Amino acid sequence: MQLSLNNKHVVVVGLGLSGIAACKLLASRGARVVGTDTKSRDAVSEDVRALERDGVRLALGGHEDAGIMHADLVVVSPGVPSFPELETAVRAGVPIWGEVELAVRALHASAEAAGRPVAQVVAIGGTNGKSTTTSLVGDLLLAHGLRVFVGGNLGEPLASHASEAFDAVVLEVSSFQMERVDAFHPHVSMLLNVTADHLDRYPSFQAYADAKGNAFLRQEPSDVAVVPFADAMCEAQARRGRGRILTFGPGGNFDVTADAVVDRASGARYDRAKMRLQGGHNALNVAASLAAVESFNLSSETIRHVLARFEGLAHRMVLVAEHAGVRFYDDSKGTNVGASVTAVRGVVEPKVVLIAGGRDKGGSYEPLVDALRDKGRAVVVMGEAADAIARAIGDAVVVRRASSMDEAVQLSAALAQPGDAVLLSPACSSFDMFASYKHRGEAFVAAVQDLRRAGAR
Ligand code: UMA
Repeated sequence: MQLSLNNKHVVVVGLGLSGIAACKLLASRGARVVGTDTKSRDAVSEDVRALERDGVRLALGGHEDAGIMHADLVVVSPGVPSFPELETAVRAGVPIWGEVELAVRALHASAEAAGRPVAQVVAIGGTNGKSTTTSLVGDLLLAHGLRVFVGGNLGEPLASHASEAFDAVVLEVSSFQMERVDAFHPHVSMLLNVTADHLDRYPSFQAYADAKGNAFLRQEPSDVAVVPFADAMCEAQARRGRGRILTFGPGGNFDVTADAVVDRASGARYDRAKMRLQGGHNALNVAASLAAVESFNLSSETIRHVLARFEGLAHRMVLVAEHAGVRFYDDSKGTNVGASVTAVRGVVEPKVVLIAGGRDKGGSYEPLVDALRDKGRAVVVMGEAADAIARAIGDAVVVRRASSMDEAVQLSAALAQPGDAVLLSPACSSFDMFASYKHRGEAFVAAVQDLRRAGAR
């Protein structure tokens, strides 16, 4: 992989986590860097203004003054959709990379310069389950004794660590990050599932699936492509590359039965009862993770040890509290309809009061309405998508509106009956009312705690 940045004029578009990391990496490798953001100088974070100390020129309040057309390279942050000047630059032959492409190239260049082997990259994509799976794969490889980086869409950009020595790099990859890859060549690439999401960014569902599938393009027969068993759409994406296909889920190479996850090739069985992660969707995540680490030859003892203690992620179906016979679950990370459907169907309680809404992503809420017909006690809607969700639900279940998280939790508690669950699983992104899904989840936890305190008085 070629990477020659010295004295190159590189424009970084979008100065969030990825853009800041990319600017610092580029500056450290001798590039002349311009960082640009639509936010004004007053609105960007102190971390952005501090880039000037690394020699980065800032072009803020829009991208017009960044010199995109004259750049040797443009690095685009994942949250930045394409815009006319970028399209003109593409047509003029300016290379446009995402942060992942830059970071992986830099990782290779560092390893080659230091004369050490290049880290094996494991890329984990899919609409849902990818954060849990990425963390579990990371834990498995760590327990195997490897030096592992775990990050990407999960939160920590690889660009911040591209000069470090790793044996394996486990990256959660989003469709946004895979839009602009070129030499990106994961040793293991996994597509967990594809259901509707981000249709506000893509012209069609197929375009969204194709962006995710770009992670397979450079794979060779010595690489591994992991997809669900009998999932024609994911398999078609995997076949865009030449990797050896491994399947997971009922009937797959890494089979899921009622009580175990089974490696069919070796015969090793992992009892579901002995895993910390519970639920059908998590059994699939475990099977997928075992497929992802197959080529690393972990012992079954190591795998059992990790599965017995790995407890999953914050804001992903976490039981927050029980109050007046009602259990409150935080699934703030349920940011699309498929995730919320899985959450509603997955709670053990027979009936659910769902808190949903936020920034709409352009998909249909129908699958959620189907799940609510079976398990819904009521729905409390909030945020920009409140009307759209209420319209989709019609009179299928009781719908109420809330204008804050506190109000949503209080209404839900009043609607729930003893033995029910109250579930925050918004099916939308958080950015209309909160800084992130984490912030939204924290607001929910705080509101539930207030409710309990008020109830105790
Ligand atoms: N901006 C512009 N021009 C534009 C649009 C935005 O300058 O046209 C600027 C914004 O003003 C802002 C910056 O771009 O200052 C934000 O960039 P970004 O949205 O790419 O955000 P980052 O902070 O770099 O975070 C990104 C991922 N965000 C998105 O893909 C939206 C994070 O995933 C990821 O953790 C991080 O990189 C590190 O890799 C979050 C996410 O929501 C969790 N991902 C989506 C998802 O999981 O569904 C894909």
